[in-house]
Amino acid sequence: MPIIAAMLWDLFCRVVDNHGDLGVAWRLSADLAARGHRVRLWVDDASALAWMAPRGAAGVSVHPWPAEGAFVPPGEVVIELFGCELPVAVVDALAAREPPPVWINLEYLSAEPYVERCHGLRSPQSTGPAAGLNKWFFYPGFTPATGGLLRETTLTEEQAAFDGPAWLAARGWAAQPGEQVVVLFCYDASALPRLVQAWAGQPTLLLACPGAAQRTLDTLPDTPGLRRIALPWLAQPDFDRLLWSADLNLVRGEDSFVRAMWAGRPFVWQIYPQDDGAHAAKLQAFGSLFERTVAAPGAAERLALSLAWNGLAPWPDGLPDPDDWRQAALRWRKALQAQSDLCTQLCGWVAERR
Ligand code: TRH
Repeated sequence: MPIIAAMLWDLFCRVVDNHGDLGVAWRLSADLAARGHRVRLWVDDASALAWMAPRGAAGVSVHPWPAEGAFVPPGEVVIELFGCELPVAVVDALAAREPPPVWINLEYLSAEPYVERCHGLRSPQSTGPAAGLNKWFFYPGFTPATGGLLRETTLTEEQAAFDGPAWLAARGWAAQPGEQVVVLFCYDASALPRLVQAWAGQPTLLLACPGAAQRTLDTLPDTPGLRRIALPWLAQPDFDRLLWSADLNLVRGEDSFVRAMWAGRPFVWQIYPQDDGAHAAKLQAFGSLFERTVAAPGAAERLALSLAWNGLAPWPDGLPDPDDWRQAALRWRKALQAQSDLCTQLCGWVAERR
């Protein structure tokens, strides 16, 4: 990675729904700041930061979405997250800066083939105040030809020193001997009764995150062998630790999905459902890439469960073998760890374009 001087980064985020937009924006901000940069995060609804990042992060300041009118001079890098349109005042200020900032659109995560084709493409601006400037597309992803995944430099070390059972016990969420620990964070848990049925004979501690997971659990009758705990919203670092402590993580969206990969434990992804059904191809693309990469036994069972959990296929006859699944999760994490992380790539990429 080229060594780059500390810079001022302006990140812009609009919360569409749920928490992934802000979750990614915050992680990126905190990761950049931990590497010595200064970050201003401009967001239209920062309320979730109260639980997601209650202690903030040194080097990151949070600001309301800029009102029309004059905008302060931007820093060396401007990032619009997930194609959020920049206010006119910001574009004016960006065009007035000399030299202009490196202007990046950070896109959504996908394993589909278009990501490798589109990562790093330039979008020359031909109209308006930014005419003549370039905007660059930066795509996160799972292969070396993409922008990679957010992974803090201290993550692996912190995980190695982490004691999951002690961490759970300190919070009053300890598993009993022989219980599997399952974390549930989802949009729709209508398939949960089938999963609970499939666990018959396997004592389970289900740790349910706020939202749909807890609402569905409230409607489930008591089941022998199943203990449930409704969790509060956790700060992001604690949420990560929760995933590290589990035997199985049922996660969703974008950011918790990636954190489940770093946990190195079996996971099932609930993809953000789109009205036009485009999520089905996105789910399949990820499943195929994962299985091609790990080449571990049990692929058919894992793929069948993934489709069923997302309501895209009937419920399968059996669950994946836990040992095969654990092996697959570890191989996947190892393959990802061998690639450059998103922040490292982003910094190097910016340095080349300045
Ligand atoms: O909330 P999400 O469903 O977000 C989604 C996705 O980003 C999706 O791609 C996007 O299109 C849609 O929003 C608009 O799931 P995600 O991505 O996992 O984000 C949740 C964030 O909340 C993540 O940063 C982890 C964090 N979190 C905590 O910090 N503490 C918690 O207790 C929990 C449950 C989550």
